[in-house]
Amino acid sequence: MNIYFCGSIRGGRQDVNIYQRIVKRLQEYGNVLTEHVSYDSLSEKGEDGDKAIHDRDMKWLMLSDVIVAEVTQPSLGVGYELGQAMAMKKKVLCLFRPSSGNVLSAMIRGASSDSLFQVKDYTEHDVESILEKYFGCLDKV
Ligand code: 6IA
Repeated sequence: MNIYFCGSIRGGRQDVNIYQRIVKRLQEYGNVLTEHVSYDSLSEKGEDGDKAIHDRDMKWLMLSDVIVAEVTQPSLGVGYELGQAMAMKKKVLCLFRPSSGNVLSAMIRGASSDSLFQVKDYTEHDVESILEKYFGCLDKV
């Protein structure tokens, strides 16, 4: 199974530790195409041009079976990826931490109307169990 993980990059890297925990767990369920999103060392500059990054990520998004997005830190790129994933009718799980004090965009929370696009509120303590439950029930999605 190909899994596409989305997390904020230019939107702000303050949640990178939780991205790492999520990616580590996702690697038990499949091949994570975007492991780099969780790298500590991802610099603001990067070596690829923006067009190359966009085109490669869209190709990976198309190849993916499931998209998991950590959406607590607002990111234009993650919002764009989620809109594209929705248009491709992919299975999407969005994870949001209300304890951050942020309020999730209505365009993301409001998009969850069926099992294909799910939004789950979570705390740092239960991230692994939420993923276990989601991937355990995936066949039914
Ligand atoms: O707007 P953001 O940068 O926060 O968007 C983050 C999302 O877009 C992530 O889920 C990634 O899948 C994708 N993305 C954005 N920038 C990159 C990137 N750049 N490499 C791969 N995927 C990316 C490398 C470093 C960059 C700061 C130049």
